[in-house]
Amino acid sequence: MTETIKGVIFDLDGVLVDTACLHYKAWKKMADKLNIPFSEKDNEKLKGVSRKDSLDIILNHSGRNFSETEKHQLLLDKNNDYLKLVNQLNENDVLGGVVKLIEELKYKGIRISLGSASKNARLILELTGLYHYFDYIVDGNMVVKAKPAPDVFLTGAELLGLSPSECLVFEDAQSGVQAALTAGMKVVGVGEQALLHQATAVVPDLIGFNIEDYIK
Ligand code: B16
Ligand code: MG
Repeated sequence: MTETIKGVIFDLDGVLVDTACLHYKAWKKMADKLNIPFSEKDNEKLKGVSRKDSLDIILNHSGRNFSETEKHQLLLDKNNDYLKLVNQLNENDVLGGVVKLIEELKYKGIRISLGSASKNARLILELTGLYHYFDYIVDGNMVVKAKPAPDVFLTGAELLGLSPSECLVFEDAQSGVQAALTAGMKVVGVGEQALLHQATAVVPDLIGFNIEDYIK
C-alpha cells in the first residue's frame, strides 16, 4: 500500500461490534415460526447483506410465496426482536483493538466514517460509546444500493472530501470487500483469510493492528 491514506471507513457489524449472533437469534426465531431450516452457517451468508435481501434469502428456502404485506410484517417483527437484544449492548461489546486503533487514527488526523448496511447503526454506535469518534456516518438508511454495490463507501469518501484511493476500508464480509474494491479503495479484511482473500490484506481481528504498515 504505497498511497497516502487520509481517511478510514469502518464497517460496523463484525468489525467494530459483533452483532452477527444477535441477528442470528432474531432471524432464527422467525425461521422457526415459519418452519424454515436456518443454521448459524446460513447466517454467515447474511453478513453485510441488507435486512430486506437477508429476508428474501431465508424465505427462498421455504418453497412458499410471501406477499409484500407479509414480508413487511416479518421485517418489522425481526427488527423488533433484534432491537431488544441490541439494547443490551454497552461499551464492553466493542471488539478488541477497535478503540486503540480509532484513537490512533484521530491522533494522526486521519478522518473516519462509518460504512454500514445496517439501519440501526447510529443506535449501536451510541450504545457502545463509539458514536463521538465518527466524522461521518453512512448507513443503510442513506444508500439505496446495498453492498456489494460500492455506494456506501463512495458516499463515505465524498463526505470525507477524499478520493477513493485515499481511503482504507475495514470489512468482515465478502460483499463488503467487493464493495470497497469496486469503489477503488484498499480494504483490510477482518476475519478468515480463505473467505476474504480478495482483500488487500487480511487480519483475524484488530487487536494489535498497526496502522503504520498501511499509511505513509
Ligand atoms: P439492520 P454491516 C449489516 O451490517 C450486517 O452485517 C447484516 O447482517 C445485516 O443484515 C445488515 O447490516 C442490516 O442490518 O437489520 O440492522 O438494518 O456489516 O454492513 O455493518
Ligand atoms: Mg460487517
